Amino acid sequence: MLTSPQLSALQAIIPAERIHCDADSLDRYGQDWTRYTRPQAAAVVFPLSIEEVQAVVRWANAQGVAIVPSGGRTGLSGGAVAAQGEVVLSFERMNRIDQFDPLARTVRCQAGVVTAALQAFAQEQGLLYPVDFASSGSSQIGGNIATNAGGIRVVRYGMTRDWIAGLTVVTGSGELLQCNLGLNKNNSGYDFRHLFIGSEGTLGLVVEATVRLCDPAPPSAVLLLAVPQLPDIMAVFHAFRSRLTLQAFEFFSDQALTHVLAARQAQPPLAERQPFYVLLECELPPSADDAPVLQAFEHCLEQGWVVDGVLAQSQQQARALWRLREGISAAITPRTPYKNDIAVVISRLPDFVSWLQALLARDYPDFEVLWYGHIGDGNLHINVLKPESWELEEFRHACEAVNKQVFALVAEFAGSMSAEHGVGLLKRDYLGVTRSAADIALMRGVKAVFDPNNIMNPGKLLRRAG
Ligand code: 2HG
Ligand code: ZN
Repeated sequence: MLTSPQLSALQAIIPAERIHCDADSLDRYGQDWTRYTRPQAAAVVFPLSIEEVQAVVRWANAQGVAIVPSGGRTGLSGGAVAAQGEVVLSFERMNRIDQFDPLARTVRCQAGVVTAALQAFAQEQGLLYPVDFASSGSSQIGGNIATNAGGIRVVRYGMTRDWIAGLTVVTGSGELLQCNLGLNKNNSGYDFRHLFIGSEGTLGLVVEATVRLCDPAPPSAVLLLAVPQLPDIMAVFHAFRSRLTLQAFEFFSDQALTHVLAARQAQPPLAERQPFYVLLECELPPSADDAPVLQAFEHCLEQGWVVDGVLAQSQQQARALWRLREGISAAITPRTPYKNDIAVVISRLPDFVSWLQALLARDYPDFEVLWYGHIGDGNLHINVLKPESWELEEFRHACEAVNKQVFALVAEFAGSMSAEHGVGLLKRDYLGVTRSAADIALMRGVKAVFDPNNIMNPGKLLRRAG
């Protein structure tokens, strides 16, 4: 709770109607899509301008109040959870797209612009903002930047980081920084832009971004392939990538398919069920001739890597196939899954997966484990479903016990403990799997420079000191 002098000082900078303290707002804005932490925010503020954001940050420093930045709240690691009486700073009302430069092919957006709105804007200009994921309809560009969001087209276009030409940020101490000014070339010392991208709101607040756009994607083919053995997925990847440009290369297990079909009351897409499926999208040559696609497909069938498959014959069918992959996360949400999001270098993936499969079968014999993810990026999402009779805390502890083994394997394979979901609150204690003690000490040092009073999303990414 804020004290009455704290609230009065806040109301002197933000009008009272844009400071919400009612139970519903505190609950709604105090959490993200993670369902493991009880929200406990002190207030939610909705600034309209950079000046107001700066004023709130100065107020927070003076009052010793922590801030949790809040975008579309679609995160899966608890990075936007306010569980310690923090003030939530929502960017929801800073959602203007305001400067399009057709020559530079950049557009300036306030932090609260929803990803799908940016994608639609780009399309209106005959261009593309290519970072895409299932939560594009809710996630905001500021949050995407803070978490360096990835998604389904990373194999072709990279992550959010690759599309940010400039950033305006308010640091934890209230300074306004202009990072990189939208330039293509700028070798003038440390590039703070890249420190803020992926910093999960622990250094300051992204208030505005200059985003790059590109040419629209060429016509493409979408295929769903049934693959009996998970390691063969890598052979399929190679077969297609050596012949065509991949736009996406995703996979999911048959169990994951069962859940998405049940949630959507849909029919299986192929006559035969197999343990794994690859959903891939590849660019067609200018003639839109799909012969090279069929050639790659046939090669995979001949080799026995793939036993069945379908090539979408229409946009509508392509979208329906995509929904099978993109709908998994929402379909299993009611089962409060325990999530891991890990990555290894793709060439090491088959060995890593064999080990991991054996380990999970041994240590989670009673739990349903679902596999899916962006396998073309070496990125696996592993979801363990909570049996209905288990209490949430008991289930979480059981999963965390197994995590020791899982992360030991990730470390052995020099992988990442968080590929694209960030560290937040839920994965904070595993940071040392991927980052050395020296790395973490330097990260703390960087945080102290930009946020000396530790008011920016404290306890996320890095454990609180002491
Ligand atoms: C996806 O790829 C999202 O569908 C969510 O990153 C992953 O639910 C998950 O574990
Ligand atoms: Zn994902």
